[in-house]
Amino acid sequence: MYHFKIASFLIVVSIVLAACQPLSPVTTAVPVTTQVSASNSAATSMPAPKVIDFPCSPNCKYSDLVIGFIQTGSEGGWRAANTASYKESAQQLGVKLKFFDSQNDLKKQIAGFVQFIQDPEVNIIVLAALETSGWEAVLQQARDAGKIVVLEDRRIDAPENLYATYIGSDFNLEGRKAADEMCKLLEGSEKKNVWELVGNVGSSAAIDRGKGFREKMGDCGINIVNTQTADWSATEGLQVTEAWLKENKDVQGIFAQNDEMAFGAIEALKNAGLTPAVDVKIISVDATAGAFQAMLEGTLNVAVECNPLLAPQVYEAALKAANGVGQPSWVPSQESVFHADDPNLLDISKGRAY
Ligand code: GYE
Repeated sequence: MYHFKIASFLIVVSIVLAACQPLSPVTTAVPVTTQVSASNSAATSMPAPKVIDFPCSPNCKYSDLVIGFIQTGSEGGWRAANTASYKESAQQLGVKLKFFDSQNDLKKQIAGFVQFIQDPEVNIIVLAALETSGWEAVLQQARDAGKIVVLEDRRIDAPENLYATYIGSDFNLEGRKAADEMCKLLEGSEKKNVWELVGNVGSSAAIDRGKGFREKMGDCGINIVNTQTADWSATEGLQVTEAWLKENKDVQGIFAQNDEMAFGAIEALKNAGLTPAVDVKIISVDATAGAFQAMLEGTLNVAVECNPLLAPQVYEAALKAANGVGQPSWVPSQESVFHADDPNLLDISKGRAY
């Protein structure tokens, strides 16, 4: 009898004490990431946890996630596949998705980010950054507001503890692969003058692909004679290449940092009476359906793959972060290289999702 009284007393006390405490959600450890250079593709060591309050943690489900996705804009086949990946996977997983189209305007993109910080419903912000710099202040605000940030597609120059993880390609490796392939295509060629069509200035994809290509081009004495942004667009790829062709036609290869710019270069070469992929070798990055078509038509030599279907990995990383599960600071995508002279190219192209 005596013991029963003590026990019931203690229970009452603990209930009273509990009642006195402020209702705090389960604190969630969100991994603080460690430094990763663009060319180091290995996943890094587990970082020390950082606290962001997440009510449902550690048992959050996809249906608890309200994701504010800040997309760059709609600049081509790769981007369309990337956006579709988010909308389709959100539906399949039961994630609530709020989509912001930055229309390739950095000011609009930062304003959209702040909008999601202020949106009480949004608990996770996913960012495809137009440019690498200018993000530290708003990421700090997001953290102070208890929002988890996940980077997708493009890396940024900001302290790693301001975002949970980065899901995206090794753009430097893509550039190195492109240089290796250009060396093979220009083997035996007396001259190796190459023109480079660059993506939007300031983006990690453009910066790192250019760096990677330059790291390897010396292996066979490639000389970049012209380099200019064509903003990921076929129209600008056409205009820039046409302008160069007016100056001279002493070019043996074109490195287009994405498929669309390569399509523009192909048109320009044809208009100048040159045979694309024969008189001038052409390599692009992305390997979307359009690139496969060009390779099958014989106007593009090589496409270095860059996978746009990132949403499932990003949603998984967001859920892990919400539940305080540690994860690597960078999860690089596994990607291939495709060749126009591959006898199985048609079959390969039939099995592609983008
Ligand atoms: O290569 C290009 C798109 O960030 C990887 O952006 C992406 C790049 C892609 O516009 O087509």
